[in-house]
Formats: sequence, C-alpha cells, structure tokens
Amino acid sequence: MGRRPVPAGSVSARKRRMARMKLNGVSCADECSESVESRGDAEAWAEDFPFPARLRRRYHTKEVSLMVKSKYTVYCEPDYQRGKPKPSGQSPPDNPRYPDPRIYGAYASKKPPTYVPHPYEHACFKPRKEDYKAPTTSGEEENDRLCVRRDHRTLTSDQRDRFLNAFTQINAMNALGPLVDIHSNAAHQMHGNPRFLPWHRIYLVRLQELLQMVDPTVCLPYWKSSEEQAFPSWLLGFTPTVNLAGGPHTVNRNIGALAFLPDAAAVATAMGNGTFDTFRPALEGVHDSAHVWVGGSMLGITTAPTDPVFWMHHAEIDRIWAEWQVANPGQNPNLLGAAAIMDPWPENEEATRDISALGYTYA
Ligand SMILES: [Cu+2]
Repeated sequence: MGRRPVPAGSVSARKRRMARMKLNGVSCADECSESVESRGDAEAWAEDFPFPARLRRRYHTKEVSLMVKSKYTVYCEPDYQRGKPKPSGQSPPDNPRYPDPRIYGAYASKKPPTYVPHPYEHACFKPRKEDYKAPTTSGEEENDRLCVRRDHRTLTSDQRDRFLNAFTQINAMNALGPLVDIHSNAAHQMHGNPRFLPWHRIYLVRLQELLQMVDPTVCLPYWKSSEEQAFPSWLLGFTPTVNLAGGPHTVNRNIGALAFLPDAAAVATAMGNGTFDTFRPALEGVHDSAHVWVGGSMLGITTAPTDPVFWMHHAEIDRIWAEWQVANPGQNPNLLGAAAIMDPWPENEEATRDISALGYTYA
C-alpha cells in the first residue's frame, strides 16, 4: 500500500521527505548531473537562495522557501522521475501548488490531482547553484521590483534553459495541467468578448508566478510572431506531455499548414483602432490566426496552453495591448458587475489596467 498523503508543503511533510532521502540515500536517475552530496547541499543553499529584491518581498515566505527546497525532493523521487511506478506501493509526489487559491482561484482543491505517470524528457534539467546569475537590475527599487518580459530572441541560452526547466518542473509537479484545464472552461467567457485581454493578462501572471516559485529569475518571454514570421526554433524539440482532466496530452504542432501568420501590417492595423471595442476584436483576430498557424495543440482551446509557445504568444498579445494602452489612455474594456471579475481569480478589470501594478514590464 502506498504512503498516506501528507498535507502538501507542510513542515512535517518536508522533514519526512528529507529524512527519507537521508535514510534511503535516494539517488537521482543516471542522467542527473548532480550528485547526492550536492543535492544535500541544495537544502543548505536554498536557505540563503539569492532571491532578487523584487521577489524577496513577495516570495520569501516560509511556504515558498519550502517550495523552492521541495523541488529537489520532488525531482529525485526515482520512480516518479523515470515515469515507471511500481504496480503498487507508489504514491504521487507531494503537490504543494494545487491547493493554492492564489494560482488556481476557485479551482483550488485540498485533494492532489490523480497521478498519471508519463515520461519527463528534461526531468533532471535544472539550474545548478554555480549557474545562478542574479538578474541585472537598474539598481532602482522601482525597476528592480518588476519582472522584465523580453523578446525570446534576446534571451541568453541560460535564460531559455531556465524557462524550459521551470515549465518542465511545474508540469512534473502536476501544477501545469490544472492551470491548462481552467482555459477549457468556457464559463469564464475569456474569448470573443471584452474579457479576452484582461482575462489572459491575469492568466499569464498566474503562470509566471508558478514558474517563479521554481526559479525566481524566470519572466515570460514573448514571441513577436508578426515580425519574426517563424516559430521559435529552440522550442521545436520541446513537446511536453501534460496531465489534463481529460487525460495526458502531448504537445504537437502543424506549423504553417493551416493559416498565414499575421504580419506587422496586420498588427499595425489593429493598433490603429482608437477605441477598446474596435481594438480588441482586431487584436483577437490576429491572435486567433497565430494559434491556427502553429496548429496541433495550439488549435484547441482545451490543449493550447500545454504548449509553451501559447504563453509566449499571449505575452506578445498582452505586450501589444500594453503599448496600445499607452497610446490610448482611458480606453478600457466596458465590463460591469460579475463580467468585470476575472474569475476564477479575484482580480477585477480595473486591476488589470496597469501591468507594473501586476509586477511586470516589457523590454
Ligand atoms: Cu485563450
């Protein structure tokens, strides 16, 4: 029989995990580059993990400290890592994120999600202490506070690796699937109406928060598809399998087969609209075509967010909106009452207007 589930993220749960590691000398799968000794060390260095100032206030809480540490144990559960559980005696890894209402809003649950093992291509791919680089900041508190979302073409290979690593880790923790499932619920009215932009703005913030709990240096990159006219090549080989409510889904694409990718002129035309009510459908149309251009998982509303390019594409849409907001001050979505609440999260429309108040900016 399996281990009885323990309250996720609790001190006793962590202590028990750590004790198990010590007692059993748990070792990583062969492909892991880190030695057991250096992972024991990780416990120590996570204690004084050099959180950037902009995140320390928000994330340097007891709970998140535990979370940062717990990745070492979650990822070194050998059976889980290899995706080959024994027929019995296997229980899912602790999942400290799923019950968190800050991420899943009304979907937060006390129950861990069903354990469905699947292969983790990059399960052992994680930043090492010696690779840690504090993000460059202006030294000014105001800018330091903000997560800077960058054009993916300007990322260093280390920044790309960190993004993919964090994405892989939240997936392996079964924290990504439930977030994707929220996008499947049309009750949230997030497409084809004025909620489209503010709702996805909050959705992206939730993913970014999740990624930062694994690696606080990660900010969502954006994919400026209209200018680039190509798929980000470094994502081509990255096709994770995500456990969704309807079962595991493996990211697939059918690039360029079904549509043209909107070009810079199409974006400029959308930008030319002077009211939110004309701008939003124009930009949403540009957005739709890029989904279809990528094809495969990106074609379906229930599967699109399993592809990291979904988030990078929406970051670009969000960036265009932010740029339009600056050019068209006071033009906001006309939403009242319940329609103004970005359910399942508590933020209202007004709270979505200022991206710096949401903790990020675009470079
Ligand atoms: Cu969407």
